[in-house]
Amino acid sequence: MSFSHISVEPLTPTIGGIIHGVDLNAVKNPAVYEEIKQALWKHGVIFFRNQPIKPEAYLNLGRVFGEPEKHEFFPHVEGFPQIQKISHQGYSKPDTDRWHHDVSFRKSPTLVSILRANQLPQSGGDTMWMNCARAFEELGPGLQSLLLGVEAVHDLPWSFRKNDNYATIAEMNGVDRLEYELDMIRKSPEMAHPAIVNHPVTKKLTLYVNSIWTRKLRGIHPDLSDALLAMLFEWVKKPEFMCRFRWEQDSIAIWDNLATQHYAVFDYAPHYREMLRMTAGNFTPELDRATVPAEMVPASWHSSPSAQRALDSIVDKSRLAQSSPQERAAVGAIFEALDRVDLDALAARAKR
Ligand SMILES: O=C(O)CCC(=O)C(=O)O
Ligand SMILES: [Fe+2]
Repeated sequence: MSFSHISVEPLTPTIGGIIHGVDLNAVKNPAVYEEIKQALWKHGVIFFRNQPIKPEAYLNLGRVFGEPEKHEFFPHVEGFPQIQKISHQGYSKPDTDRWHHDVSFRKSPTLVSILRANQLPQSGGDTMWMNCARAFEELGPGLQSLLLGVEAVHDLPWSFRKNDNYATIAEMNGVDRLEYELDMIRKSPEMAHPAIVNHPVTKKLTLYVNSIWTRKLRGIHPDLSDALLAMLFEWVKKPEFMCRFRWEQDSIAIWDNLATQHYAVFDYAPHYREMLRMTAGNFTPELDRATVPAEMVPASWHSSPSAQRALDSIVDKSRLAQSSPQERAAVGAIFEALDRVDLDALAARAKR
């Protein structure tokens, strides 16, 4: 891919690109934003240095990806409800020092997150990202096929309870702890997404489970779900999938919140660190079976319930009861042939 308005320096071959040649306070040509977008889909996370960006220009950058949104629980900058302030001081953990996708507990999670360094400790406080499509690619056909056949449950109230987050977040927002917990339970019921989803832009098959929000895999024994998730949460930590960014004052990072997971390194206690955050654009996590290579297709797809329903609707059973042995044999042969056809994939293709 070549760019005419920006230049991109890859941070690693797998993930991360540093963008040069843009002043984000003074972008006039929409083609610049378009190239920034393309660089993001290609590299998963992109970085800018020395961008003392004003709130209006920051919002414009967010709007490239959709309308910047208000977050469930982060406080925001005075006068700009879309710009969230994430600050941390002291020894208590900030809870972002685990690998995660942001807000995977939503029906339609955010596609793009943006962070700007506002106040940094003298050293430390780096952020790391990893490439989830690569993590899926490297699993091999056995595990790929298993994961393609299951759904993952993402659960905010479960995660907050498990990690004892309610008290701190309620205090941060100045609300009663119990009311806050009840409100969260009401607003965020558990959410199932396919464990592997297609990226909405690149269509790549992408691992979509993470260690903060994913509670279990559906359709397999709970013990096996725990073990598999533990294995996957280890797998995403492979250094080959990762990059690490050392922040400077006014650095900006933009990441693709499906293609990557991130981890905020907490090594700067008790010093202060403050970031300005914005999120924009949504996607609905979906898996298009037609994009799955034959060697990864889970066995369960060959006789899925919807394939069964399709068969039932085309067979006239009362007529079959009166048919001759030859006719029955012919229908049997057709059924046998149909067993080998992936009807869901055919139906999906017919819809396009
Ligand atoms: O503080 C950071 O570097 C990242 C925190 C985080 O997880 C986020 O902003 O979504
Ligand atoms: Fe995050």
